[in-house]
Amino acid sequence: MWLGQACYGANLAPAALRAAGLQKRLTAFNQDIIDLGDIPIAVAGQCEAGEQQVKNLQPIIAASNEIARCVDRIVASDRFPLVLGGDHSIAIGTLAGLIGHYDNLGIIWYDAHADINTPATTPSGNIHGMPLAVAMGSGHAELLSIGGAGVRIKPENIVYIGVRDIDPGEAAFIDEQQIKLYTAEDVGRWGMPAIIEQTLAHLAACDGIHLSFDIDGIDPLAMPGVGTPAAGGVSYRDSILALQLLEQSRAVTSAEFVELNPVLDKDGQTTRAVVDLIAAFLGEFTPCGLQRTAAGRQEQDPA
Ligand code: DIR
Ligand code: MN
Ligand code: MN
Ligand code: MN
Repeated sequence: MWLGQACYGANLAPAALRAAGLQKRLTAFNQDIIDLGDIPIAVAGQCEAGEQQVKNLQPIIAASNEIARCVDRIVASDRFPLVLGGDHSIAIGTLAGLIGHYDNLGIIWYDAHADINTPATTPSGNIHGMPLAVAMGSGHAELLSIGGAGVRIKPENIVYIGVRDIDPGEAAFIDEQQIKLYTAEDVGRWGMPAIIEQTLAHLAACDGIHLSFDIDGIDPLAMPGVGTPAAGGVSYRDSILALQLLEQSRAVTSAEFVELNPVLDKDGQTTRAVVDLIAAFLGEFTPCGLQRTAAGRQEQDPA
């Protein structure tokens, strides 16, 4: 869906990723992939009366409940949920579906933006700027009740990577809650391996880690197909590396990739890069991935 922000097109990302051969790319290294298809989304785009500070509230609530149900079922069946957005408001549903399965869930929020606004602090009314606040129990009452019990992620269980465009109200909230934060500048200064190592050390007490990967965390020169580009982002190469290191850590238990907008893309560049990112995250480039591919080929073709 695209209803969490202003630009039509993020709703087309799953179809664009399928058309770019995502599933074939993943099954090439023997990943056991099941495509559960799209979540039904209401056709809407207009603010309803009284919704100016939380645009498209009702259709996003409906979609979030569907996402939560689906993610809950995937985790209950011992599978790894990989959710493809869509704008970042889908994280409200993803986290609502995850939360019942963990006592102490951690989150890595890879993004140019902090996404921790509330109806009181939002400059835009766009719900994609609010999911992390909702996950911590702050925000519109109807968003807080998605999935039933409510998501309550502890501030010490959140780590930002790549942030550089933070609204004043968000900065105050992040300071007050003392949320761990690595900017894109920090990544350049200290190097991605150190950032990932420190991130995982910070989340060591968690019994699961959700990776919420907003592709606008990467520099818009590499990823032009996004609705809210922010200059000075993390490089494509460092982002692939981050995902490889997370894959090799075996610490991440669920993930979503959001904010790809094929309508704003340049010749499919961003869509292809997102396929690369997801493949890296699921082990395409790691030594064991290569061995699995080699073994599979030998079995099929002994000659
Ligand atoms: C801005 C932009 N902080 C807002 N947010 C996001 O509207 O709340 N852009 N998430 O991608
Ligand atoms: Mn985001
Ligand atoms: Mn963003
Ligand atoms: Mn901004």
